[in-house]
Amino acid sequence: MQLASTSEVDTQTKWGRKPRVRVRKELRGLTQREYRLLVNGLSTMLSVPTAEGQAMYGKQYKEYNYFIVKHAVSVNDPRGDQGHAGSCFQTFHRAWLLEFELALLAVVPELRALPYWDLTLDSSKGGRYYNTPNFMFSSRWAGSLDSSPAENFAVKDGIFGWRQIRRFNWEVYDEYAPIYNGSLATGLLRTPDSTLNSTFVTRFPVSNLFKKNISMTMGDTTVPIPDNFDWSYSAADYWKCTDAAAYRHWTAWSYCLDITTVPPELLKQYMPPGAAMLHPGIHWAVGSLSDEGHMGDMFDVATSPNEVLVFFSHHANIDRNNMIWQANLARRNPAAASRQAMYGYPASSSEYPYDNPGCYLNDVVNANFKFTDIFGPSAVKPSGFTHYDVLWGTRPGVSSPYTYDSMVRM
Ligand SMILES: [Cu+2]
Repeated sequence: MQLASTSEVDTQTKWGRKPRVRVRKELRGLTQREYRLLVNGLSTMLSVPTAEGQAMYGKQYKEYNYFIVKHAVSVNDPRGDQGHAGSCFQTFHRAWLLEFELALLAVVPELRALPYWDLTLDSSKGGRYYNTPNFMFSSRWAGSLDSSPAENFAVKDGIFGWRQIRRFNWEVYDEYAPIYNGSLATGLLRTPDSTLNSTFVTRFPVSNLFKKNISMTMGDTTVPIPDNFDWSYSAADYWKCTDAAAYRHWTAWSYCLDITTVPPELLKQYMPPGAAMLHPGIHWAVGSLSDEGHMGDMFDVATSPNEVLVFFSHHANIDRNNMIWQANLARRNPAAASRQAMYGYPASSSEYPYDNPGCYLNDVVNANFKFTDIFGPSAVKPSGFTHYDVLWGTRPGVSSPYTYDSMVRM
């Protein structure tokens, strides 16, 4: 396994006047005190509206629903998805996580960084936390995966058991309403055509995935969800995607993480059996589908952040993979991280014809709901950060305001 360079640590000590970067830790590596800070911070974001919260905690504070609406706007953008197709998948989520991290730390600065979730530790095949009190799907963390029909498959345990999904708030988010304004049937923060009327966060049985023979059809190619589908992929699968010798440009890394980012024309070439489920697998498994075809909340791409603990921590783990890959790529070939190369992120449709407009290097990330303050109050960009800006400002070991414990420990 290739871990990122130790020079991150060196950089921090050499540049003594620079503020220390935030080190994102695995959820179960949090101390008792940090665990309480995390729960308090998230609970505050779930209950204190942005205006009140900013008065108490400063401008970086944003309420939780802000992040759900922002995510849903990216999915429903009229130009095509601005965060889940092609190259912009990871730049969008990196920006979203940075904004989310700053909002959380505005409430609980002593937490120091957003945690991530290494789900290989929860694998039924030898994962350290499988069926222990620290198992992700236990009452200490995200609550049980097994919901019951008697309670409409509501999530009823874990830190956010019995959490209710809010309605789209027209007073606060009316400027985004032409793109996204909640479920048309219920007004709840679910995808526009959702008719699921339970107000609680919902998880349908994982076994339904196989009953329903789900497949994704992309162009003339169908990708079935494999029968032996296991949400807790192995560590080897995870580390495979960080290999910069095998994955030499930005989009190749995305293909390794998520088969749904592969353009249909290229799918046959990039579909190793049973692979490329690292990102979508946990969305499918945790949310799953009802017998009637309703999506559980983690399955609903637009509003999957409704799964409070699972969503951000899973995406931070994907971001960790990306950052380690970036560090490996830059070490193999320092020019890959230069302004010109930018890890091979496509700059134009002539270079890479498959991205949605808005997803190329110099486009503003999610321009219909911009990111303006993800690098803190001293670097606000009212016109919105571009994909380039996100990459330039988060070069591992160089400019990134955060790193991961697994990148600095060795
Ligand atoms: Cu997403």
